[in-house]
Amino acid sequence: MIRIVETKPYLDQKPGTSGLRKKVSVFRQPNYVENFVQSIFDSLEGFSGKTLVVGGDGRYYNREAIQTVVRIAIANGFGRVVVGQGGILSTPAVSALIRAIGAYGGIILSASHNPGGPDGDFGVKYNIGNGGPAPEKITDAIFAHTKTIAAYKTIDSGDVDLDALGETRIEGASVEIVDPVANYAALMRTLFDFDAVRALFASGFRMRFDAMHAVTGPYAHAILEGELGAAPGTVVNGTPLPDFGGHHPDPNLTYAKALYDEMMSPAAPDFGAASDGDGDRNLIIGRGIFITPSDSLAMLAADAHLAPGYAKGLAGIARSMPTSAAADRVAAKLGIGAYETPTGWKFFGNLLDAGLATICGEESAGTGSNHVREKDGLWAVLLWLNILAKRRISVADLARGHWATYGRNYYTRHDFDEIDLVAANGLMEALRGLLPSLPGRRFGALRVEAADDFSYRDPVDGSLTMGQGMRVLFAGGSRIVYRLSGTGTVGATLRVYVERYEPPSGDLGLDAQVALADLIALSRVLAGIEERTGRKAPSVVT
Ligand code: VG1
Ligand code: CO
Repeated sequence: MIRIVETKPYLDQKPGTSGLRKKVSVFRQPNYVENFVQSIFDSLEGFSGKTLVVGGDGRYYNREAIQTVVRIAIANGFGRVVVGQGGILSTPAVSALIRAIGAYGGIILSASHNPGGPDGDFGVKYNIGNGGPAPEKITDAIFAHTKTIAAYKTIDSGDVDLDALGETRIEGASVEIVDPVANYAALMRTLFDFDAVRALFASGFRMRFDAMHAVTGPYAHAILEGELGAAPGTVVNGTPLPDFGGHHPDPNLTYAKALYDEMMSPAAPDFGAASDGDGDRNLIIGRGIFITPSDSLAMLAADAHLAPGYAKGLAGIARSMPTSAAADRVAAKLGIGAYETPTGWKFFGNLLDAGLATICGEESAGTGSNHVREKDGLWAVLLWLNILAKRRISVADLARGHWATYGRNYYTRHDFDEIDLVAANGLMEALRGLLPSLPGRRFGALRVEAADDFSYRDPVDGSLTMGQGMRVLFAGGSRIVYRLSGTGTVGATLRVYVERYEPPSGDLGLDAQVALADLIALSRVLAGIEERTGRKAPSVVT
């Protein structure tokens, strides 16, 4: 029995960089989840009788929201809803599952790297039939529907038992609870040389994987320890918890500091990695050396052919605009395409579908390939392991070798979290006004070559996306980029990205903060960060 329930719109349901993210207290308002989910379905067509994949990162409110999504999906006419056991599915696993079973789309309950728990964040994202995040055309339509919604459809049925594997029938539809890991692990086996990685671990290679009490725990336990023979205890914080153990599931040098400290200690294992709330990010740290995500993208692309899934080579490499140009140098050497997109994985979907790019990455610790349409944390870890298993060198030697060939793009990102929204918008407006006067100006040894607000014309569908970040480009390849985050839930987060290129003949062994000191200082002055926000220093440096 389908029931139509009257509702009133909420005016703040605008999806950001990756879905709708708000405080749990916001999502718990009456009909808040219902309105958004109904608005998703109201923006789609032709899904009657088709399959929807549903899962989340296990955070607080995950189970409740999944029950709501299942009811509304059935009431709207989906014929089959496939849910990860316990409500668990990592973002890349959802993407893989949508593709494997030919689902119409999927809904992921996650606020990714944002903290969880009753006072933390929650989120909802919609993925389309190619397994990737809904493009802006759809997220814009969803937002438009949320502003006028008057009713949603649901069914009167008890809760689905999310923990019991198998199929039940509800109102003529099938609800199937599946193992969240099986399909994903099978896909990984087709891409990587598991025998070579098993041999690497058997030779005494040691690893630490920090799942940050988030969704990758079950995946890492099953694949790294279960299948590849990594020593028991390799995976730490491997049980997903609703509040991530009170931590911030963001794999960076601030929130994954325990891993970093261990990797810098004399007893460090050979290889360290971590992933985020929903399993799509990866942090890579070798013994004694942190690999920036931008460098990781470039290094993986350069050696990807060592993994069976990429043995035939890459079609192209895509990176988000703020990501360093290290990957472009690899693309140039390989003679393949290099693409620069706005921030957010949704912009890679067309390039991957069209076969223009094989590997994509973001400076925010996201890397992935055409095996799914999301960034994929464990995939990046497995590609690193596959490469190390074939080359049998340390992470530090691999990095030094890479820089000796391509030069080094020194890189850092400084985040100013939870600043005043009005101050943040004022700062960006002032910068926009300043841009035209910058080309030709000198700041010490730095000369501005160009300055703009980044916009992107999608080469596949021709769509134009504007206002994607203020770029100040200096002669020689250095740059400063300013963006406001589209995933934060309190005030505004200002991200400042700083990069400088050092050729192979130059000094390749500096600390990034030292190598970039003059650009960092200039980034503060140019934008007037302290005067406008009151912040003397960033909250997070990566
Ligand atoms: C951030 C990152 C961006 C990433 C996005 C989603 O967005 O900068 O690169 O795609 O998070 O990642 P923003 O708008 O806050 O800068 V995830 O792992 O949180 O879904
Ligand atoms: Co994420």
